[in-house]
Amino acid sequence: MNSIRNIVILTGAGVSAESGIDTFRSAGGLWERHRIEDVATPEGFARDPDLVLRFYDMRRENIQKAQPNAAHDALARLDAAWEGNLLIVTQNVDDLHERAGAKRLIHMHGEHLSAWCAACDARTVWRDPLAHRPPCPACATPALRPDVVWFGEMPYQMDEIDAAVRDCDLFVSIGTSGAVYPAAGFVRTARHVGAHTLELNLDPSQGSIMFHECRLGPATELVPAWVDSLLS
Ligand code: BV8
Repeated sequence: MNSIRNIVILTGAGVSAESGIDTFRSAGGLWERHRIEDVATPEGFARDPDLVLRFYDMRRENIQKAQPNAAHDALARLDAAWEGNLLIVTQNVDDLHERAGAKRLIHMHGEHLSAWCAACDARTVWRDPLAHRPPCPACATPALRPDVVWFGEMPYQMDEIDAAVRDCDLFVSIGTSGAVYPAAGFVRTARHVGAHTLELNLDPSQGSIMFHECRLGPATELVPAWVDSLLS
């Protein structure tokens, strides 16, 4: 493994599961109580904004009660120690990677602590509910929505992500079901450029066959062990 210089790490809801944050597609997960198209699409928001705003208000509140776990801590430790290029691309909207100390990080599906004004396009750090339609701090219009990427919307910073994946020699996917694109397709690009690909997940994912190596288990066990092996 000493030929590894540039690392891209993709994380999903599974990396935050042991912090008590529901994943999307496991039993009892977030989508079980809601249809995706009702709460994570622009059409669903237009049809019933109160439902969607309440859905995200509940998640924003839960996320602020959660703490980073040993997997977030290990990834932050790797980020601080790794001299080559390293990028954590998270599909998660929680801020547990940042709170653990990660710096080289992209939230490709947006962030729960950010509100986006549909009237003036301003983005504001936001910790409170949105369902009561507070005025936008920049333009005073009551048009704030969660700053998250819904289905049919373009994920953030795709150019930077694509460049990093094309430049990596190690691609690691942690805690994601491989159900959502374009994130689920990054492993294909990484293989195409000759990177080694590793999946750390509780269960096999929809993309497991694309990885050179898959390790099954909880992130709080697999991730610290993998980081220790890489830094030793
Ligand atoms: C786009 C909002 C293009 C934020 C989310 C047909 C084929 C291919 C693609 C498509 C298609 N039809 C439509 C599409 C595109 C669509 C898509 O992929 N649909 C899927 C359903 C087929 N994608 C999009 O629309 C994307 N945009 O393509 O734009 C475009 C082009 C031009 C112009 C405009 C647009 C946008 C995708 C983003 C959608 N937003 N959420 C929020 O609410 O949080 S998706 C949602 O799922 C979350 O963002 C989440 O990040 C994402 C993925 O879920 P996971 O993180 O993987 O979580 P999941 O529960 O599924 O799995 C958890 C995993 O963890 C499991 O594997 C489990 O085993 C593991 N685990 C559990 N516990 C642990 C653990 N692992 C380790 N330790 C543990 N303890």
